[in-house]
Amino acid sequence: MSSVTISNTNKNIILAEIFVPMALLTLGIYHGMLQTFYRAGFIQASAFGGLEYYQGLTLHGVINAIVLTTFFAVAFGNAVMIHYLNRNINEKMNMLSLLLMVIGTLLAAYPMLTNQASVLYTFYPPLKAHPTFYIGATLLVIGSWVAFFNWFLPYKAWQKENPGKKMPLAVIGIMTTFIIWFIATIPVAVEILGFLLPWSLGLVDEINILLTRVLFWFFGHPLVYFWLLPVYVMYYSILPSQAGGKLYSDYAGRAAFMLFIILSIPVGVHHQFTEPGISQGTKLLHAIFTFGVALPSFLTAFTIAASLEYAGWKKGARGLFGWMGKLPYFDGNRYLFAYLICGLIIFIFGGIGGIVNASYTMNLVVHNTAWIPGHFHLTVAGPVFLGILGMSLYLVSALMGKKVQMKGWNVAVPYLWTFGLLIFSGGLKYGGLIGEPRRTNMGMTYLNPDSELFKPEYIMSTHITAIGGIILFLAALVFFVVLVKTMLAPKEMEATLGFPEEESYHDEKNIKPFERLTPWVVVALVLIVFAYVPAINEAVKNGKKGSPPYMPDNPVPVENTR
Ligand code: HAS
Repeated sequence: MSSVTISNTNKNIILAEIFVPMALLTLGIYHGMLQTFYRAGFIQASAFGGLEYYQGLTLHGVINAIVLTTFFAVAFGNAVMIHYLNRNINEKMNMLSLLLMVIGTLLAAYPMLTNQASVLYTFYPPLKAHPTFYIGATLLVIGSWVAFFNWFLPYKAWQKENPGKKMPLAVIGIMTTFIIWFIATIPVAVEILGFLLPWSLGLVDEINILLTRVLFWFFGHPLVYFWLLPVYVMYYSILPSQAGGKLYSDYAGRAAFMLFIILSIPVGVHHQFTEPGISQGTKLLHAIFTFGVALPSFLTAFTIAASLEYAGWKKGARGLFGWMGKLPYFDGNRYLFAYLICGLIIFIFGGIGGIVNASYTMNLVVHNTAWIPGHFHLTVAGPVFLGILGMSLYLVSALMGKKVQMKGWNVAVPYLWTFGLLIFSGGLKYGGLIGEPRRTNMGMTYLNPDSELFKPEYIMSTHITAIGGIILFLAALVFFVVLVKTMLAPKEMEATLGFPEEESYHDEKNIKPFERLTPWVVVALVLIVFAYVPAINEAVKNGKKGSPPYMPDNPVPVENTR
């Protein structure tokens, strides 16, 4: 392991970027379990902590899917840049980025906690939030942009000092993540500043619902790759050596990241296959690109499997699948392996579900049913969340100079989580296939035998989901005990930043297509224009103005919400 001397300020900023969302995560996880209890009819909304159903769901979604992921991407990005570019980054910019993100989070927390922003994790009219929610979310995003801009100078300086050398793959991965994020946050900024904020402030009465939704998904799908790609960086840069081998193909890793730049954005309409007002042609175009964006994940599956196979062979494995038995699944000293491999195994199921969703006719069966949360928990709560947990613990231990405590329990966390998640998502997917609604109205009418929405099978599907939810909660609890015990442990080693070193089969020479990121960004912009000009044009033409704002837990008369 090589290491760089990280400045104290940068070290403390990275730690703060981990501690803030981890503290909030306790609330996010707790409300996740409560959601499963509400859905199974075990408790009524507001029974725990006095929160309403959609209010709890919003807290769960915003904390876990927006706050945790954004803070973590910035923290991990900072760590990757400092380590792999072997230089510290500007501390003032780094501090500004942290402050903006913290202030943004606090501003958004106020309306959520006071039940004035029950909009799930989205910006999706007619759901309307208090203006501070939108202002807070905007500041959080701007804080993450500042972090991204802060990496340009060290990136350029490294290129200048290392002419002709390949930029480390992890750096390419992080730059890719934030290029996608930067482009994708522009349409949502237009949505918030141009439509939602004036609407929420009462400056305008009506907005074009279809147009704002198109703008939201313009952001909403690349958002999922903003969550995923930092974990792909770990798969390519850390997992193979944790397994005892090396990366099978560095070029395949570069190709995967570059393909994400061009294909992860022009796909958002696949969330709107059932939306009237968007033509079949536009939907088909976005469906084709969606199949395209699965390619870099298939590439990753084969490259990482080959890397793990190599590690197994090195340890004397024989036969086609012998390597699988030789991997360090329960090695407490290489616990990152356990967190990452569990995420990969979960993602096999999450990815297959994504392909089902992308297929227009099958989407009609599963859209707006419980299948969809089943799908996205196998992605964002699988590889993404486990990567975040494992790497957060790793960074806390390294940057505080503390050894990870309760090694055996720690290595059990990802397996317990995987077990819980497969049950949880299994229940949701089964429920979805028999028609269980994705979102529930007040009082869970679909569980009421007197309601025409009721099906006896929903009792089983929601109970399976709740059992999964309890196991997930327990796994998270064990993780928090490990994290806190590690933080409180005496300092036993030098507090420094370092990642396990990675080698690949290939030499240091780069190949032309991967030398620069700019041409890929240009292709991405062309495809975005190609995919979004028709979508936006149709939304402007066909979108009906005038849907009244709606607050699901607080459906007060429309006049009073304006
Ligand atoms: Fe998705 C809905 C399509 C990936 C998240 N998705 C959602 C929503 C979320 C989400 C949050 O086309 C709901 C949004 C909402 O609120 O309404 N999704 C896809 C497709 C992919 C995909 C095609 N989604 C993700 C990822 C997410 C995520 C990643 C979060 C991080 N999704 C959809 C569609 C919808 C949708 C529609 C709308 C549905 C509707 O109607 O509402 C692809 O990117 C998936 C490609 C993945 C693979 C898997 C590769 C497997 C790997 C593991 C290999 C394992 C190894 C281990 C090597 C092809 C890399 C081997 C070792 C051993 C020891 C065994």
